Amino acid sequence: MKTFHNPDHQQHAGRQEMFRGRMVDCHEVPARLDFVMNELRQRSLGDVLPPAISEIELDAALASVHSERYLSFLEGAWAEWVAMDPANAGRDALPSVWPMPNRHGFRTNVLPHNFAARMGAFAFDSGCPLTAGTWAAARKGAACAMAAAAEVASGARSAFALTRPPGHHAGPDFFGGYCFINNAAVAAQTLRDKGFERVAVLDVDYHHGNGTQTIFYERPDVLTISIHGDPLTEYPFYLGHADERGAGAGEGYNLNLPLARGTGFMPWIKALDQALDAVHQYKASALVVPMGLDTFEGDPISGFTLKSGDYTTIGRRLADADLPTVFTFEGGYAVAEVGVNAVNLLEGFARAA
Ligand code: OKP
Ligand code: ZN
Repeated sequence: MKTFHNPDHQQHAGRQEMFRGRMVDCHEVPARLDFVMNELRQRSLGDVLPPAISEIELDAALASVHSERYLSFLEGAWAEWVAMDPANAGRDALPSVWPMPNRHGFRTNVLPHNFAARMGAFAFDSGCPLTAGTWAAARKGAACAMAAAAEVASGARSAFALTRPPGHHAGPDFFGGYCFINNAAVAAQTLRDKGFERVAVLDVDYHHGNGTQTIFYERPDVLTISIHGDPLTEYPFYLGHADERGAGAGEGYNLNLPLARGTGFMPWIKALDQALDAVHQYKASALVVPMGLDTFEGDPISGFTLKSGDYTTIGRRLADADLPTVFTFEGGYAVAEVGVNAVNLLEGFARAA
């Protein structure tokens, strides 16, 4: 299996995020990717390459999953943050005010000039710092997702987009949960554009893939499935319930499988089998797996209890779907173990007959 890695990922390195009234160190750190890279190389899973995607192709793909208004906001965000106050150059950008979706109140058609306030129109949490290199890193990450999709479209059985920041919380016009550009959505859309008629996205990260769900919610050509901690108690809280089934032409093409905090491997793999049944019934022609490793028992911010060996089983089970498959790297914050867990899953997939 080829891996397309993001050579610019370390340009995004948030310092601190808001948590329970104080600033705490970010969990989503550059070392996460390095651990995966080292493990891939040690176990020689396949070539590890930078993506070769033109800026024109990349812009077209970004515009197919995110709004123009959001993309131009992201592109100019750091310069605007620093323009507010030169001292901001030494601080990460976080939003200060959020519009509430209520009937007669907050407007988002006219945006405020104050940048920190305007950020709130595009963000859904206070835990996702935007830094000087966020745009460059996130853009190159989307190129990795495109390269992985192109690899699969030209006949490979699978490919891995190894990038950070992660993507599955980023929606058509919002960021949050450490995510800015939705890499899995970029991969799914690229597969659609390259002729795969029905693409399934099966999100195995601990957190609900709210961005991906929102992007494809009204579309029947991309089935979105997510197995995750129940939003009644787990982030991102405001989306991910079982009764969200898609809307309009997309009705019936979203499946959420929330599980209680504390869930172990047996019930988790049962949910995976249910997800794979749905992929099969949908007659998907390709699969995208937003691969979060934060279901691990040692994860510092999550609540499932999977063990390192379980990821090999998950990889094998995913291989049973017998579909061209793109993996994108999402969460997993037990930094020293994230490489082993990620490569266990990929190797389980790659070595399955
Ligand atoms: C991103 B991904 C912990 C609060 C939760 C957001 C978690 C984002 C997870 N201090 N912060 O899905 O792994
Ligand atoms: Zn997660």
